[in-house]
Amino acid sequence: MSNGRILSGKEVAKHNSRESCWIIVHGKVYDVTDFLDDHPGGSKIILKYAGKDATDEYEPIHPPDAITTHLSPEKHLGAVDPQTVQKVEVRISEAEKLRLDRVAQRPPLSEILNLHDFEGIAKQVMPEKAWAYYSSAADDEITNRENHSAYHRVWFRPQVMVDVTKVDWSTTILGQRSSMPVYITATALGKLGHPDGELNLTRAAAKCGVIQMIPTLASCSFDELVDAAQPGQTQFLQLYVNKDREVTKRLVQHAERQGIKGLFITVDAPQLGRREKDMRMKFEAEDPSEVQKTGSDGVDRSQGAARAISSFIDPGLSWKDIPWFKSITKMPLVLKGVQRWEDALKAYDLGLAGVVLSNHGGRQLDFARSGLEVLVEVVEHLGKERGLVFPNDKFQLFVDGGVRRATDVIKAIALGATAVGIGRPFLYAFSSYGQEGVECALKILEDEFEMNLRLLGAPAIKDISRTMVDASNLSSHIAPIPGDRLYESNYESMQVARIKSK
Ligand code: 173
Repeated sequence: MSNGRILSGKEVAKHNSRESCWIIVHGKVYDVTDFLDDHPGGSKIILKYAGKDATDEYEPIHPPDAITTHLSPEKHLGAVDPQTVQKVEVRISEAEKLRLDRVAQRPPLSEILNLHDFEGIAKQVMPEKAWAYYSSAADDEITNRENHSAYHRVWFRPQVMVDVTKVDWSTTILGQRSSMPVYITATALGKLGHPDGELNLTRAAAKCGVIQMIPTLASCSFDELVDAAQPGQTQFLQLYVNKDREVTKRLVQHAERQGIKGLFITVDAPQLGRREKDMRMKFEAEDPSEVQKTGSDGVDRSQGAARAISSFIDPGLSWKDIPWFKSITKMPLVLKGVQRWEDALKAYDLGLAGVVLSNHGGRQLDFARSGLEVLVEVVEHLGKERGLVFPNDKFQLFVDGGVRRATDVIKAIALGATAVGIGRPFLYAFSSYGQEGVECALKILEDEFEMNLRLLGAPAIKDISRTMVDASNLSSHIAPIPGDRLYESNYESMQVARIKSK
């Protein structure tokens, strides 16, 4: 809402205190004095930029329209003359120089062979804070690791002598075409990893024919991500339910009008989990005595940006809200974060379109079971109680967490899932290589599907059957027997892609 006024950087710089605090974001000047104590991220971070250009700090954490929608029009003071703005001096640390060197030395994408490789590179090239935020998980990160390990307790029973000259791994998800039984699941704060944030995912998804689930807390605005989609491209929306239901209603109905084809309501995050890698990074990056603990609204700000910006999420969300959701939208409704069969059954009985068996990438309740393990009990109980057979078009089961290979996806399909969500690996792919990285990750999965479907004797996704896997050990959480150290000392570990030192 520009009033046509042009301010000089010098004028803005005078308002550099708690008493009068102006900041510049995207070339516009805002008076945030009265907003300081209401900022979900605390006043301290704003005051650091009082009288200055805060765009770089603002960008990854806020959708572009956050400031314009939250600040009343009279606080929008006008544009700033860019020539007159004194740049905030950023000293490049030695560690940052080394990181930039590593960025320059990334191996070409042709040397990236699997999804683990992206993680290996991302760890080396991402800013430490961003890596800590993306990779961290709850408490001891047991569930985070279990999500991946669970796939190792399922083994194949391949079928031979089947004509697999042609194989086809395309499928449909909530009635929408997808080039593979994989969708890009929602992850927040994409601009921490790459300046284009989630747009990398939208564009790669368009090229590769997969579905993107847009997160409520994307760094890009919802409209930006929808506008970037190609005609006919399918997008879903992940929803954090606001304490103010009117806000949620507006968002949902806007999404439906914009052509979103499925609403995934997150139900496993009434409060954000404790992610210690992320917390520790914050304490290392700042003087711990200065980390602001709580604001006037009682929001705990010691646990990073995520905690702060999630304070709008309603912990009061309950089954009673489902009829209301059904009254405000015709989009298929899916609960994301279901962790036991009893809740999957309730979702079915309430007429929802499906559930995502997920523990939020191990970022919420530690010692929650893997989605894959929950899938087996859901299929068994909904079969017994309601006579359902899976995969089922009327009530679809999805799984996410820990997926790194097409074999992982195929195991989930064999056990009854319609499709599988992948989150972090795509974040790592665009953080290291932008949009091309995501396209490469999807191409790798395609290649893996082709080969593994042939080797399994399943020419199409519908041919993947329950008899093709042995999951008898999946729910036994046994501790591993002591390793065979002599044998292991001879075994040479496989390596993820590395940056060659000069
Ligand atoms: O897992 C997350 O980090 C997440 O879902 C989230 C929630 C709120 C704000 C930022 C991220």
